Amino acid sequence: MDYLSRTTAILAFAPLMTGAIWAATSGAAQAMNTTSLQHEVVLSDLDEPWDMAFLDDGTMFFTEKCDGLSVRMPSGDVNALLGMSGAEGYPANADDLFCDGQAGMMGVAVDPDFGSNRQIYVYSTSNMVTPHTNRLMRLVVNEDFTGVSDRTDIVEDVPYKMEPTDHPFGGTGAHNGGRVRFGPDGYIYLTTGDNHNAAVPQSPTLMGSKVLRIDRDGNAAPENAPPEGFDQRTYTYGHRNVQGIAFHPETGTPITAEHGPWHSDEITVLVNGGNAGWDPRPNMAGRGDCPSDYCGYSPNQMEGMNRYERAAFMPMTDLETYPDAMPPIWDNNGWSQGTSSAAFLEGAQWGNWDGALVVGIMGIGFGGTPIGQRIDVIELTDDLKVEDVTEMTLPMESGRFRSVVLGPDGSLYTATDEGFIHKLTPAN
Ligand SMILES: [Ca+2]
Repeated sequence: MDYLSRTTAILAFAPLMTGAIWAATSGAAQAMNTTSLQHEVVLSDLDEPWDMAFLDDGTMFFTEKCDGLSVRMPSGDVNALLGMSGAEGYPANADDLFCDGQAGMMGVAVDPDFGSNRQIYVYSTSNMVTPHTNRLMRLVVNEDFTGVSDRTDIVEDVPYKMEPTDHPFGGTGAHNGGRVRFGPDGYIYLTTGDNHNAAVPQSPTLMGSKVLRIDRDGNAAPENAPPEGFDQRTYTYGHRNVQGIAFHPETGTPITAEHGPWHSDEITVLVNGGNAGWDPRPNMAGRGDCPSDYCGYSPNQMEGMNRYERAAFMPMTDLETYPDAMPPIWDNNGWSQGTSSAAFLEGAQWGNWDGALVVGIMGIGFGGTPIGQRIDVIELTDDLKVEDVTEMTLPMESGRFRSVVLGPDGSLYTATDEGFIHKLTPAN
């Protein structure tokens, strides 16, 4: 366990920076594993690549937050497919798609039946209606992978933050979630965020702060079991901002990774219909009023509380108010460092890590010095408790690990906000 080493942290106070997430860690005494990884830059000079999705032959669809959707063919050629408003170099543009702050084109998933239906699914921010929304689009890829057609928006109503709020990170476009994955049950799981709107997480009808489970047309999975009165598309609710979801290779259990506020990134084993316990409304859990009626950053670190005191004041999982909420299996030792993405390593090439969960952490930056950027390998017990956490020893420069995806070749692919898609392969 490296819990103790990681908590020998350097706690520094620095001016607030837009987009930064407060936390600190030493990073010096991490437990290191001995698995040697080969490294290849798959793509570089991208504009904030957000997610990737593979076909079995290695064809890789990928999104760039402010540009759009492209595909890298097994030959290495890259074809632009669908641009956002104003993006150049695409065969077609969707003029309603735009980026702002954390919002833009985010998750992408390939249909398990792509071979017959050629369908993919892309989650993006859209100004088609006002207030604007985040949408999940179904697209059909043409035969030679040079364009898409037949756009159908199967989810149109994930809320988007239109107005700034009175917070350190108060800009528009915040907290959209954004990961799209097919589960082993054949349904689409879409993760969303709270928009800095305190009414969203526990709302039965607003589709932020949820994990939606839906079919290819956007209809609720019939097995979904949210509380009475909830939108039936709800698989889980009460999240803050989920950007990672992965399915246990043996049990199929969905597990999420989400960002904490001034503390406590969370990994959570989902339960159908479960409440993740985030409720940043004023006057909850003994709190008073909060700026812009959102207590998600109250109190902030400048008020002198340590992360445990902040966690008690504004819990990521409020088990006092919601005793049946899903407790996290890991909280990043109480730090908030931008836990963004999750995937399971699978295959004998990964040795002891076969079956381990990997989590991409984007880190934080003060004065240009990144802290906490890493990929953690989280080994789980059979009953899905955390057995060990190891920082992956990287054969390349670190970065803001926005996405981690296991490729069909058994290598781990990771996209960073710095514009890279890397490939990591065990060198056993
Ligand atoms: Ca929670």
